[in-house]
Amino acid sequence: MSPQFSRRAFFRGVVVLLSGAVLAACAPTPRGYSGERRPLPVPPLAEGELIDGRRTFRLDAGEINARILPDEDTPAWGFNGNHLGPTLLLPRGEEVQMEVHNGLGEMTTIHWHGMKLPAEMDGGPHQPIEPGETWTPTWTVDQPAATLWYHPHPHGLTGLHAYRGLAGLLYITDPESTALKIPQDYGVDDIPVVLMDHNFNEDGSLNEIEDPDLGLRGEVPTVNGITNATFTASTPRLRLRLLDASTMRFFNLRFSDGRPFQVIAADSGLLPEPVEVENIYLSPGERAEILVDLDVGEEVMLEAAEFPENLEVPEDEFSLDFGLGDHFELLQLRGPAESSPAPAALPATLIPAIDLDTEGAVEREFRLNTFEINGETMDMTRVDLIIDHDRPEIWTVSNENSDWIHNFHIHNAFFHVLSVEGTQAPIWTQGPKDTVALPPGASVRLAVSFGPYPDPGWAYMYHCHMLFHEDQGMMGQFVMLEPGQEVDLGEVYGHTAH
Ligand SMILES: [Cu+2]
Repeated sequence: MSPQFSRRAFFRGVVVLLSGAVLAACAPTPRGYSGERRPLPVPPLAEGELIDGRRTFRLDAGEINARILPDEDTPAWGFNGNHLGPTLLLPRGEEVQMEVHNGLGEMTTIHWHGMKLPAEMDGGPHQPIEPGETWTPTWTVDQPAATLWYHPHPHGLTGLHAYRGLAGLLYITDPESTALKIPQDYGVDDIPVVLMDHNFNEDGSLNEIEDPDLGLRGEVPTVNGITNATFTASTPRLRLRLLDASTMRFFNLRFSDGRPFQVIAADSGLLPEPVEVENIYLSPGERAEILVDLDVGEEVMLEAAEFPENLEVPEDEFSLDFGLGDHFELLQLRGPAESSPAPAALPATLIPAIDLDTEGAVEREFRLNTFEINGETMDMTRVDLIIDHDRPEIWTVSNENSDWIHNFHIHNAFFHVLSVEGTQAPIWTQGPKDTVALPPGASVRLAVSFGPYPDPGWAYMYHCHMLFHEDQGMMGQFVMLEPGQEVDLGEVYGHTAH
């Protein structure tokens, strides 16, 4: 039986929320949100340089002074001299090479989140870049257009390194997506929106004290690395590429007037057709592309609203406060100054629906519980599972906690959410995705497609992308093999041969 998405109504759930204005009135204004709004910074778009047939990108990780707050410098990390990195444009079918230089005082790694690529190039915990070293992974981009991102992944330190600002976007383009009548003028009508959160010390420096339960969850949201941002459109329709790059925060995103908007893409690429909603949820690592229309001269706020029912996390003295009841203004949008022709009608179909053939597929179960997956925490020398074929699998991932939220990310893969049980929370799309949120008690059935890169010598990760959970060991490893091959990790896992 091929999986059909018969639960359309379920996936399309729309939540009616209380008026944001009323709720915002009782919340304290986060630091950096009073006073004049600043124009939204747009990271530079990097198209790379063709060297020996490879589209080559240079990323210099280093310490920088960021203007996250309006009036103080914040010592932070970034790429090429900026807080957050450039947006890298990767055309499908091309061979790319990254030259990642570590100009920091400590080891880190850079992972290409959402990319199907050989495990040796993945940038997970087994590809450390020591201070002063340059790591040069190379691969051929072979997946549909999507908004992916790059971020650090050193074992046990991912949350801290991401919090300091080592992140950027990767746009995969292909002829099919480029031909669509949707906004695609970078920084003009196609806008990156990188959501993070921080805590600050009095002097403007980052507060890096980890909460023993919530890690580096911040109380000050930022968009593209600043507080209190505004963007003035020059066109009547904007495409926002939303990324939850925070370490631990879930966002319930909506507009202040409750206007509907169109979701056109999930983590791993375009949806078959636009889906109209009034709010969407993002958990750390997830992306969504949305289209929103603006009238001449109007102002509307992209905001993070309270999660209905606290996303089913009990609101009692025994339960952690995951920040699901927080309400923030994130990004003010202003309509164009002058009227212009109405935007083209939205395409009814964006891409042909992908139907993964899961007949007879290998099925696996992943039970998430506190910091463990299937009763274990991460061991860098242990291979948790082997995939020795190139067909899709069905993974069932369950959150066994009744009072904790988690999510689940798989490297070198994308998936469709076949079904959701154990929660009333709406999941707004079945995919394609690479990260899925799991409210308490939720269980998802995923049809997972892996990149075809068997290699007995290197492992890929799957993990909770709430980075404090990941850093506490909520992660496992899989190796992809040809049939009959055996895992041969050699010295690699001692980090002496790479
Ligand atoms: Cu978790």
